[in-house]
Amino acid sequence: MAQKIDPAQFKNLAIEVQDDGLHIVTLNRPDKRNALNSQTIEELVDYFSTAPRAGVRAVVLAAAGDHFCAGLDLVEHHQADRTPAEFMHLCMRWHEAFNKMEYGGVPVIAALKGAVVGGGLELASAAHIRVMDQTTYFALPEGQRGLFTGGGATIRVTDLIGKARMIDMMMTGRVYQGQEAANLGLAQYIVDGSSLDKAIDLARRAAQNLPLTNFAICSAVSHMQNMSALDAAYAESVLAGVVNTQPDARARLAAFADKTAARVRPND
Ligand code: 1HE
Repeated sequence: MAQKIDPAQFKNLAIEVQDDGLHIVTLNRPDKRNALNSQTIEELVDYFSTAPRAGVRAVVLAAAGDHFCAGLDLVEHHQADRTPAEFMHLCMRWHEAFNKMEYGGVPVIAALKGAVVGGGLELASAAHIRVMDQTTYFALPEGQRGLFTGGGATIRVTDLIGKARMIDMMMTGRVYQGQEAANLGLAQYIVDGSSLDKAIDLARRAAQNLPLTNFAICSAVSHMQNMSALDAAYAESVLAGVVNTQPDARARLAAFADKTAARVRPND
């Protein structure tokens, strides 16, 4: 049964639904540099839990204002004076949201700018594609704030840039930006102009794939990384059995066979 996403139900996320199934989901607390308070995390859980069953073909994760996201809402955290158990449970909600993004099967493309720091980098690293512009910079200031990462950086940021660089970022407050950041793998694309325009372009391209194919790409690769090579090869075979025989793929295969489909060529 298809679910519906009602943009009016979200306060801290602005959701623009486009005709082709593309959703632009904008972090919308620019006055607070899109810091992630508990309400925003709940909205991310709601949105990304529903999107796979609501016919969403691709999501662009964007941000209002000059900065993508300043991470954990430090003021809320200070005022709430949480117990260890309370903060543990909060972190589990962050993981719930980010796991739904990474494993949900809907392409998520993050349009980065300005600060992508702390929990903001944890959020960005759960997207399938990151596009950065020339203003974008990455940092993990938790160490300087007397904190530790709690939204998956030890897993996802380490996956992107490796253990040694992740530890350096946390220990020394090192900031990565520009081409160096892209070369390290913090973003797959770096643009001179608008990261949002590029992210929309990529999302439109992804949305042309069959949904079942995107489901496999945007869930299986991550799941298989958690498996032994033997189990991953088994799971890949089973998944390919389902995806590669889907009826909707027949027209695409027929177009290749009758030479009407575009061929793969090098870039101009
Ligand atoms: C915030 C937050 C926040 C801004 N929580 N309110 N994250 C950090 O350590 C990053 C902290 N933020 C910053 O370093 C800077 O704010 C920025 C580089 C992101 C932006 O600088 P700037 O000069 O544009 O803004 P500002 O003047 O510092 O802040 C503007 C407002 O946003 C101000 O609120 P106002 O009511 O006084 O106007 C700030 O308080 C507010 N603001 N960042 C709350 N983070 C699951 S564990 C995850 C662990 C972490 O993520 S640690 C957090 C790391």
